[in-house]
Amino acid sequence: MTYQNYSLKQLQQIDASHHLHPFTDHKEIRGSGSRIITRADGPFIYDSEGNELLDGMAGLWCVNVGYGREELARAAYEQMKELPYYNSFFKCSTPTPVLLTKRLAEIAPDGINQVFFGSSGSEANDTAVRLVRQYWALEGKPEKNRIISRKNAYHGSTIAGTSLGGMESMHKQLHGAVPNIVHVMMPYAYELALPGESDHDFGLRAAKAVEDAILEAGADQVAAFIGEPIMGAGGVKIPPMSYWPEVERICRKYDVLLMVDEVITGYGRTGEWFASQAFGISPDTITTAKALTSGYQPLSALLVGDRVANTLVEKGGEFHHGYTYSGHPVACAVALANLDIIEREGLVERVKSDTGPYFAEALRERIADHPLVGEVRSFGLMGAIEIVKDKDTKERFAPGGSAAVIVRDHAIENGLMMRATGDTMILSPPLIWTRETIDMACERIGRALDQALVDLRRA
Ligand code: PXG
Repeated sequence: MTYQNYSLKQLQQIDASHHLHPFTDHKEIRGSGSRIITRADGPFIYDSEGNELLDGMAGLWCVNVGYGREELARAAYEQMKELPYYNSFFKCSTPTPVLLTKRLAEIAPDGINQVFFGSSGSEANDTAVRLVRQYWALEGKPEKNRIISRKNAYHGSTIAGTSLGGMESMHKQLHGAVPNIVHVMMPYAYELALPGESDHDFGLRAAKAVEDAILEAGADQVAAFIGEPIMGAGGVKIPPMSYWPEVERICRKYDVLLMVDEVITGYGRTGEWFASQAFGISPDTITTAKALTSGYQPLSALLVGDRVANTLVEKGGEFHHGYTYSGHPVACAVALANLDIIEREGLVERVKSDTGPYFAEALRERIADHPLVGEVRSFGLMGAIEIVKDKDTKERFAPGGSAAVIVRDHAIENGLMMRATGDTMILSPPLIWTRETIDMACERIGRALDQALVDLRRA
């Protein structure tokens, strides 16, 4: 590869001169330089200095089958040779997206049989917003166009994605959101449950916030509710099991569509193909991306339930929406090969019955008692560790988020790539992790916590 003619310093200098990174303080990165990842294999990533890091985030919540899969490279290569690109517009199709729609309909929750492709989760959510609003317009209720979302949600970075999302820092820079989107409380018991309130009751109260928002707007004005089954970027916030069935009941009661964003939770992460199955709900739309190709190609699939799809087909006429790369043949070939791997290696079942429970137990037994840890939680192979100054009062270190960054930096020094979001450490490893990999990660987290404790006590 040509980059090998460049030294690390040169690459960093070029990066600093020309590259505007996502979610980055550009001035700061120009001073510090970026970490350059050059290769990866199985559960490990390697940087340009040769450091080996266990990848606790599966890239960015996506590399579910791990790195170095020949089979996926081959699928892309063969498809590129045969047909690198053709569009899905103007009554055309190519074979791989066609086969992928069938495959997705087979693994999706019951009642979902149609698929709209894009290249990213953000694009898929844009599609979803346009589609549900169009649905109600076609049903003769164009005024039923409000969407209820949640504070601290992440639904992407396009204007619609940011508007759906509930991150204050992003809204501040939006300078004009998509109208008619409101945000209600998130189901985050660790900070929001009342003293003595059971998890079950808290889940019902958080769901009630959705009902209150519907009643406040008037049900005849509300198109849909959207939520991540487990909030990912917002800090792996796992709702009580009472939450989702109650949200679904409320949506059905007021004839509000249920949109679920499974960009992170889809394709096995929770121990089911989709978290909707884990929580026992039947959404009208499911947004998916990331692990659909394990990140080997950019691809998203909006899974569309029969109710919305039937109206679109029967009453819709032309839906004026689509992307050049909707149904990209190479990306879809890689997705098919990726689903083959997940299925053949039994990764979904393994998360459910082996590594998921083992991960939960390991966090509980080896991490939860640490003086810096307020709570550990996990679901399948998604986990969170709350960093606190005081376990009993849940007081955080000041300024907010600073302690988690110290833990994160020590984790990286100890050979584990993990994320800090606010005061929460998060993990979302490849589904190929074994009990041994989980042990290795917990040992590194433990060391990072000990070292951070020394730093924080010294400060
Ligand atoms: N929905 C959810 C639930 C996501 O997590 C998107 C939509 C948007 O997908 P695209 O492919 O447009 O990025 C995401 C993406 C983080 C982080 O900091 C998370 C995401 C993206 C970037 C950073 O955890 N999730």
